[in-house]
Amino acid sequence: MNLNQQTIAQLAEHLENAELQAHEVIKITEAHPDMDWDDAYAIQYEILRRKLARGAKVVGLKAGLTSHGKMKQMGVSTPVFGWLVDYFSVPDGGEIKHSELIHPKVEPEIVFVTKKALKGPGCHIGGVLAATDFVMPGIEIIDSRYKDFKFDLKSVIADNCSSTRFVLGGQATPVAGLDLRTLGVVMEKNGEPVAIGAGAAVLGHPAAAIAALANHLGARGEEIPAGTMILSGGVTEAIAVAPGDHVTLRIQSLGTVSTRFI
Ligand code: OOG
Ligand code: MG
Repeated sequence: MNLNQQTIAQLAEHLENAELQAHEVIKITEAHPDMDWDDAYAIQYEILRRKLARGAKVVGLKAGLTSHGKMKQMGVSTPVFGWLVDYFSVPDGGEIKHSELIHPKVEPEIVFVTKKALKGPGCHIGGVLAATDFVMPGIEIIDSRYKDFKFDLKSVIADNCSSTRFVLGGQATPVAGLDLRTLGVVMEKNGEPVAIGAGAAVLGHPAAAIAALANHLGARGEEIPAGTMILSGGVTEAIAVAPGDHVTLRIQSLGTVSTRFI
């Protein structure tokens, strides 16, 4: 770690205020070029600590930058991990106030819910599939707090990987008999398909994103508890949305989930 505790606390407050007040900030590595990976996750965890102290609850975890489409769009090559809290959750078909966000984008995601704990190192897709209760479709809404949605990996990790809202729906489906790699994914905006892909876009197999998360947490001495909801990462590049836009995600065998921006 290169940053002291006071700087970590300051940067966490700065980024969380940008989220809560919906304004952009300059990416934090500009002022702190010596920041390392541990510093970045320490800032992310300090933002979570602030939220928990105010009564928020963790309701899920996420992997991000796990598909080629996302890595190319953002100019990076390593997955990142973050957490999801209660007020991020939007009911299927529900409305999202665009004015509460900065420059939101939507992502089509395959969502896992575990029935057994997963602990790295050494976690692999076999272990993930054995520990999965069911999968379902989810729309993730991301909203980087950084100017023009431009960042480097350390800045985006500190910003809890741009997390802001998510919508779960469709059919909770057990993985036995499903080939998650070949599941077709179609996301529509206002009735037009705007993002099309298949599960294999996520690290070759979406369960690999969950294994990567378990291995990341394992290195910190933590695990993915049983009963955890996890977003495995955008299958395609993220799509910008405006007030009035209606977004529907259809995933083969898993059903449909939708939301509307007002
Ligand atoms: C970082 C978050 C990426 C995903 O699914 O790839 C993410 C970003 O692109 O702003 O959630
Ligand atoms: Mg995502």
